[in-house]
Amino acid sequence: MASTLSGPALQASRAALSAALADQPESTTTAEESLEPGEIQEVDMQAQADGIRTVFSDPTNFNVKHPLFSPWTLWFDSPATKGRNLPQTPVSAFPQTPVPHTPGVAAAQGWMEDIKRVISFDSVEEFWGLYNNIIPPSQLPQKANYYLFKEGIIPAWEDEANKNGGKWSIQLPRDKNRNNIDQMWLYTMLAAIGETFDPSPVQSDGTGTPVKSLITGVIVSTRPQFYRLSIWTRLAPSATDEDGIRKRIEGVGKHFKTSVLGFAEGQKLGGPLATEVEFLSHKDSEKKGKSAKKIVV
Ligand code: MGP
Repeated sequence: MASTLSGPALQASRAALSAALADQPESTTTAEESLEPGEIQEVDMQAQADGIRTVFSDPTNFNVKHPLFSPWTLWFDSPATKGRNLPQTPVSAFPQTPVPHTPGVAAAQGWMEDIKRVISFDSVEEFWGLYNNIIPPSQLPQKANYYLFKEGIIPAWEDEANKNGGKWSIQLPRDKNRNNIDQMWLYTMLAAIGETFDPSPVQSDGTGTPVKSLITGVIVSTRPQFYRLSIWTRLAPSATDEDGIRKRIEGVGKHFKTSVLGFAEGQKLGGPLATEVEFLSHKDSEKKGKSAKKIVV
């Protein structure tokens, strides 16, 4: 199947696929173990291949999916979801599902009231199925948000996974970016599900324990005069940076600015209604910017 993706999207989609394939448990074949030294195992490759239909060989009847590193959940809010029990969702093909009980839900109850859970998915194929059925950000009403978060993490500062973290964000004037925002959001989602922002899960900490990715979720927000893209992280650098987390956080911001959004490193982006790519801890966001320490890449 020919790919219509280009540049970072193709790179991120491939990363999602190769990450998924690398994550497959190794075969525990016992036949091999029972072989005598020097004996060669005969494998019926044809019989094995006959049962496997991937999306590449059979786009409609495939029976093998490519799992992502983590399952993800899409959430949504807009003026139409506020104060309604049965809101209009942007995904008519997917029925509304209830919010699961996760740590932090109770504390964030007021904030989460209007944010509706749309669907969870855990494979590359399901991601594209969802993507092809949802309204793109450029067509959403003003004051709407898509939140794509790892399953089990709610899009709220109060969640255990977010409470010590922060966010990279960029604000882009609506008029100049109406034609770019859908692609920017797609590339941002692909980088998230492909784990290219912080490739720690594919590394280990030297003791064989996988390191948790810093990323908890990504958001696109539509506002009357601008769009905003945000990447939420589990941790934020402390003033003394004794744990060395600042470098990892900066790596996420640089990847977002250059590889995902396509800007040059060092390119100045700020201006009327536009910001640089900047990081703020959630604790500073809660203080509404008072004495906030922003990092800019
Ligand atoms: P926002 O939507 O992140 O900012 O937060 P924006 O887009 O500048 O503002 P908007 O009014 O145009 O939407 C707006 C406000 O929502 C914050 O000042 C908080 O009061 C509240 N809020 C935002 N977040 C992300 C949270 C959260 O995670 N938890 C809680 N309790 N409140 C939040």
